[in-house]
Amino acid sequence: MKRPTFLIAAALSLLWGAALTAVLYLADQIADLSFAPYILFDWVATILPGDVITKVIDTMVEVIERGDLGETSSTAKTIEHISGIGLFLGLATAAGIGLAALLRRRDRPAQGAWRYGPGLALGLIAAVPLILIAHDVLYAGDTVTAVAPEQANAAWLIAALAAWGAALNRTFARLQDLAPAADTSADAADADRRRFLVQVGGATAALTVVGAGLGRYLVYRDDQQYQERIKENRAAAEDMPDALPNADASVQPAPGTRPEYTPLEDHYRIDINSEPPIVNEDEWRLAFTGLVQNPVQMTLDELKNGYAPLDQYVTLACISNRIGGDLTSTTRWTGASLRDVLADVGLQPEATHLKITTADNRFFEIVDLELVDSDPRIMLCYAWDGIPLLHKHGFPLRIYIPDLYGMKQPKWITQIEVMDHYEDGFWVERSWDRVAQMRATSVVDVAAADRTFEQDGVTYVPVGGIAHAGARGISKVEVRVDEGEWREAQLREPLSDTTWVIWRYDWPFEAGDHTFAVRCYDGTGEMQIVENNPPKPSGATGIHRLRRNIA
Ligand SMILES: Nc1nc2c(c(=O)[nH]1)N[C@H]1C(S)=C(S)[C@@H](COP(=O)(O)O)O[C@H]1N2
Ligand SMILES: [Mo]
Repeated sequence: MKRPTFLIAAALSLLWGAALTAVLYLADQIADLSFAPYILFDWVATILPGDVITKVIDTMVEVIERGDLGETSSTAKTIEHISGIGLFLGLATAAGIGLAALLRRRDRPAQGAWRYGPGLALGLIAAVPLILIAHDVLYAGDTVTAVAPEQANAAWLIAALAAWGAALNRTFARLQDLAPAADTSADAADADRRRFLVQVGGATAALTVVGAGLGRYLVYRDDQQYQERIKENRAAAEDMPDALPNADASVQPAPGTRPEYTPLEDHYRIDINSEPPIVNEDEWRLAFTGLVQNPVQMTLDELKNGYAPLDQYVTLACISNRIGGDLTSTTRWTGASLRDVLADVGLQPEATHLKITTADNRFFEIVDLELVDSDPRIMLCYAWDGIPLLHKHGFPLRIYIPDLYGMKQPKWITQIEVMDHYEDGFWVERSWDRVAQMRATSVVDVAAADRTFEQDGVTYVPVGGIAHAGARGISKVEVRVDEGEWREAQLREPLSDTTWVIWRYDWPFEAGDHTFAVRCYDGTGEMQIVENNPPKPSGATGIHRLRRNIA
């Protein structure tokens, strides 16, 4: 193809690709039909080798942190969404350019079936991998989530892609009709072509704007309704504590330290899919299978009412969190002790491990039964912050295992299979740590130069932050300013044995540029690892430092 011809074909392909994307997006919002760009992205992410994914995630987190692009986990989701749409648009444009080249090679005006046939065929062929990918990403396991029935989804993908291909084909055919013939003046032909291109541009732009705009509006409306429901749930919650358990703690956080109890809407979020599965509570059952005495299926109410609710303040952290990163949060978890539930289900003597599978189909983890036996705090959790789990945080059920990183703790649980052997879980298969015990880490949140205070003629700068060592507790935190001595900080009584500890160090004011470093010791007295290690494979280690100009 000549240059201008190629550019026009590429532009038209991109326009029709955008229109297709917008229509698919709207259909997802109206009828829970799969949005091809996201499932394509999710699928690519799982077939890529673990190393590549880790590199990509690492780079993304670094860009977000360096560029100060906001809260890491939600920005990362946005980047995922944009990447998925970019990938899909790229493929659609490439396919369109291919179609244009094919039609031009015939070197004769497209007549009859050639006016739509090849494009229609292209659309039908392209629908096949998308249907298979949708099957893999959305329909492979027990489907208790809000997605359209699989056949309906497949029919929709076929129809939408066929229409897209045929429309593209017609556009190219019409453009050929308008190519200057020997007997017309080139100027008149040019004007016709231009008019046609404007028409196509207008039509595709209209589809794109209406589809994307209406789709966005529906997302917004759903979100408003969801927020309303959260408010109602919160108003109806019976067991809201009047005060946090450490309300009487004598050490106050340095002003500017992160909130000790993370507001629910700020809790970090990590999952393998572009969108969380929306589980339908009425269809959902927790199935116990494998080496059990009673292969029962429990409802959420049976779990809530059949067992004394356990309430635990928990700091969760992602193993991908960097030193000083924001992929860690604290809230109140409520659930049923897994040990008690398993006692009712009854285990066969050979049982050694549990395999927990989930509504996002591909995620699963293995839990050692010895661990469950030894720790009654391990629970099947159905509420956070006093209300049912939010969809993105695992509604209706997730597990809590003290001391382990989030990667070991499935959300959206659907089945617990009792086995007589160990297997690698989702992230362990991808070369992350088998045990994933949380590392001891500490962070300087603030050196509050604007909140100095005087005592006995000395001006102090409150310095503060958090320290956390899973369920092992924190026995000591030390702070070092510039090249000075390590000095012991004050520890605030934590919300529980498994949450982070807020520390505070009042530093005698000295003007200038200063670096504040922190290190902690866990409950057994062991100091955190001070060497720098990246998150992969076992969680980041190293000393966190904060540089501040104190004036
Ligand atoms: N089913 C499922 N469970 C999952 C995940 C997931 O992708 N799917 N991600 C895990 C990871 S890596 C972390 S850090 C925690 C995060 O929980 P949160 O998003 O509620 O903070 O969930 C864990 N449980
Ligand atoms: Mo994670």
